[in-house]
Amino acid sequence: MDVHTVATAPIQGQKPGTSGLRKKTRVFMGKHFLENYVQSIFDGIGGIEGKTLVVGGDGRYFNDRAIQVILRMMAANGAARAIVGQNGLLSTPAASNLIRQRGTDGGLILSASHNPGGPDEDFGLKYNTPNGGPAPETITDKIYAATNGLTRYFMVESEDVDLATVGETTLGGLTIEVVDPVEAYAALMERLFDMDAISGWLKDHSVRFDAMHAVTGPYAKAILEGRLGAAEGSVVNAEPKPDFGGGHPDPNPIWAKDLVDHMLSDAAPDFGAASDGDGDRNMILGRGLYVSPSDSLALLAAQAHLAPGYAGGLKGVARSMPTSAAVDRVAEAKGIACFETPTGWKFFGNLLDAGRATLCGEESAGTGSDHVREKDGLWAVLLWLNILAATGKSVKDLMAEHWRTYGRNYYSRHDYEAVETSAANALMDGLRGKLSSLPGTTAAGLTVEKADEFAYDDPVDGSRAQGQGLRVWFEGGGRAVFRLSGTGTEGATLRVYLESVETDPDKMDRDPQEALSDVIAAADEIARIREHTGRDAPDVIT
Ligand code: G16
Repeated sequence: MDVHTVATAPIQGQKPGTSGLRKKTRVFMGKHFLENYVQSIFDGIGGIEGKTLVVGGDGRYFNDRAIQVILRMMAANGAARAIVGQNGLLSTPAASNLIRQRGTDGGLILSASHNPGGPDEDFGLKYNTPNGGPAPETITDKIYAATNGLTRYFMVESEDVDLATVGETTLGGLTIEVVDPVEAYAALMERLFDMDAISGWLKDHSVRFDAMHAVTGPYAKAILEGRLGAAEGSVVNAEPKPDFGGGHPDPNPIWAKDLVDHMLSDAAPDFGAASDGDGDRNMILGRGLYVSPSDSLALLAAQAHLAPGYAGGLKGVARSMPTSAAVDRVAEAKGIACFETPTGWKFFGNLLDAGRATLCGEESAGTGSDHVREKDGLWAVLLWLNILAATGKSVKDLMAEHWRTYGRNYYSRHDYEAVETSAANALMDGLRGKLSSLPGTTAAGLTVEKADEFAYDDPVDGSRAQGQGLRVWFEGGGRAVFRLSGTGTEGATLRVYLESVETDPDKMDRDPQEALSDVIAAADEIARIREHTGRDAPDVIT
């Protein structure tokens, strides 16, 4: 098989963000764009000769074409084996599991996660390391450097590889192993959870899982309906579609409104959940109650020991900085360590590998554990179900009890999307410039206690990540955090994370927006959000 050396030149803007490279699909489909980036990954990790990689994606538009290109480039670069999900599908946590279980040299995951899909929407690609997790910055920096010096890539000519049939084929010296995407992942879930207890609970309780026409559909069907016996039809929007049925596969109250409406209606099932495009995010609801991701993490940390996989207790917990401090108090009560990391699941990798954290979570609807090195939507759902089955309590009762025990962190995130990049930078620069003068001043009736820019020193490898978000604390326990998203594909997205702490047992049932109104007003006054963005209100409130 002839290997062609194709001449190319660096393409600007191939810098990986919070989780890999995400761009408009048409940008990825542009001349040499995908090929340049794939070759840069291979060069950045020191070549792939003789190596094995897992390859799969969330099935969005261009997933199928991109995988064929990747396989031809793997063959041309001398890789030994590609383990590919059938029809090119693998959820992100399932890919992480395969990388770990099969001891591969890492994997390539094709996804723009919760961003919409289609020719005019978003596409993404990331490299995960042999521990199964997203590449840390030391590696993405090398990949980025490779994109800037690239002059050629390697390619073989071939017919498309059949990815519909499970089994092995070859492409030159490359063995391509097509695997059932669900099997190994489902087996892992069976080891972690008390499947019989959940099955028993499902005999007289109802669930609704919204797969949002994304990759978790087949996983949820096989595990919830197939293995656990949930009533047929409990998994809705179960068929993965290249454009996610025209929706936005982001499991939050805005984009999964249909599920929220169901859960707030008189006919609500006992438990509701959704996951995102690539299956790593989750949203949890009880009858009449939305559980914020920060609260979900805290509840899971408090109760995880009820599931067999965590019966021995937790070594520690970790949360991203903007995530609420609800889990911190659980860790304190249990006498275990609690780590605060920058946004991005890749920052949990070292803590998990070193055995210093068992459970991790983020406000952006991500929860996971040391079973893989990605966040895992369906895993969170199964852990919740295991806890419901073990306690016999409802989601609402569990949360009420949790807040009475630990207090409640009212929490909300306000997103201002597609803001002009210069306006967003001006807002952040202006705020950064006055951080040191804020303590002692008041805004909207709140007194600023302290303010800083978050930097993280990794306790395992000593690396330092700077510029990870601007933080302002108020007297009384309130906090506002400001950062620009690293996953958007259009302009800048300003994220404002708002939090306040309530310990009065009679004030646990307030509407979060109302409970946070003073912190919201103070955040706007301090950062001059309206003035900089020209917006009266956020685009998305979660
Ligand atoms: C990715 C990262 C998460 C991060 C989220 C939001 O999630 O893996 O760790 O919290 O992006 O990042 P940002 O605020 O920079 O947009 P996903 O689900 O998109 O892969």
